[in-house]
Amino acid sequence: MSYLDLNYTPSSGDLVCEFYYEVEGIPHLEAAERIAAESSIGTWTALTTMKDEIKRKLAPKVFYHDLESKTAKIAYPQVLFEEANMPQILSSIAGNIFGLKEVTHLRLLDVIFPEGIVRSFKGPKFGIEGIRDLTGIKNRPFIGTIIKPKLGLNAKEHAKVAYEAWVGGVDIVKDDENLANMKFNPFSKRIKETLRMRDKAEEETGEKKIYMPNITAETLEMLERARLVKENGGEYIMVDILTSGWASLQTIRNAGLDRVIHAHRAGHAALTRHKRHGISMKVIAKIARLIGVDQLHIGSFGVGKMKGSPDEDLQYKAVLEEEIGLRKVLSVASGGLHPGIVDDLIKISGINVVIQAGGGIHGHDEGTRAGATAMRQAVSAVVEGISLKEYAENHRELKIALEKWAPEKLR
Ligand code: CAP
Ligand code: MG
Repeated sequence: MSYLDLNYTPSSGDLVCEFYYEVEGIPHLEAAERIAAESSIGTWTALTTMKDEIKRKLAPKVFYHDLESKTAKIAYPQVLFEEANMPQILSSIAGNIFGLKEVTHLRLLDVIFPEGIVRSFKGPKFGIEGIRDLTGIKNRPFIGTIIKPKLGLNAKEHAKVAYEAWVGGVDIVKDDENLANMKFNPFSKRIKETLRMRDKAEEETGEKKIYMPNITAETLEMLERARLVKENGGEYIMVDILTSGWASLQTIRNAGLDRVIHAHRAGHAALTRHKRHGISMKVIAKIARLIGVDQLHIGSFGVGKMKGSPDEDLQYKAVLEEEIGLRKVLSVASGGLHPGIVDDLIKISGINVVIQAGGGIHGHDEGTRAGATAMRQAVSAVVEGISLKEYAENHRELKIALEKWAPEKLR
């Protein structure tokens, strides 16, 4: 049975996948058909149970193949997929096919979801606009910090560091990705203490301040933690979406919690980093948006500590903001950021971004509060169109930060 139809033009009802793949022992084009079969209705041999009607209605089509770039595109009829069931969709298009013997490398480069599938998911509840309304921050990037050290502070110390960061000038404070309900820092105590300090910081600064507690855990436990956040007046929850899994993210989004969801992508590189294998970050960004995160880590546009490049990260940002009938997701840049790169970063990202710095704030020579102030000063400088060097002449905290992390910017 053949899945090949190079004359086929996908319809608006098809789900289209683009794959990169390498093969061993069989022709490249034949492997595309095996991928199409295994990800839909087929298996390794002809079946006595297969009916013509099944083939006619459900067989996907390999409609594009290019030996030079080692890519193929496959169009799947939408009926192969259960609406609003991301695990089922991925068990098809990103499932068994990764283990096929003859396919030595396989990468899911892109997926175009048909409107019927897109509409079956909730998408972001708040998105960029909702977050701008909630915070009242309209014309500049958001400034965030991650409490550091990642693990080790107790609940009271955590809340105190958060307070220092808020009054110093950041908008958002978040837990780190591996901070959960720890013996030395229980979740419930941390939430209460930190949200209390948030209220104090709001009162003192007259600004809206955000706390993003990491609720990552087993799904039912996550729901409990999200409810606790809500009861204590927190508007945000943070989830490590890849280690928790897509099904639990759907549960959190569908639970009617009415909280802004911040998505950390810890572990994504196991899937995304190897350019000849895995699943691209572009696909992960699309999935996260469909399910309904409001903010997503997409990398630091090549200026930070994590692997990435301006072009790649802009591609992910475009996916989060393209018109598909769902709210737009706010991009989060994080990893090795500090005041000395804020100008380069905003030049690439524009203002619809959260600039998040852990080390680049708590590593300031004068401590967290001064670090937060330096970051805010750097953002103000860029928004006002003044160079960091010039701004640092009258802004001590920024000057100290630049001397430490970007002395070349003062020359
Ligand atoms: C940043 C961070 C983030 C990573 C994640 C960290 O801290 O908190 O988790 O940036 O990477 O622990 O490394 P620093 P990505 O500011 O101290 O580097 O956003 O690319 O998923
Ligand atoms: Mg982190």
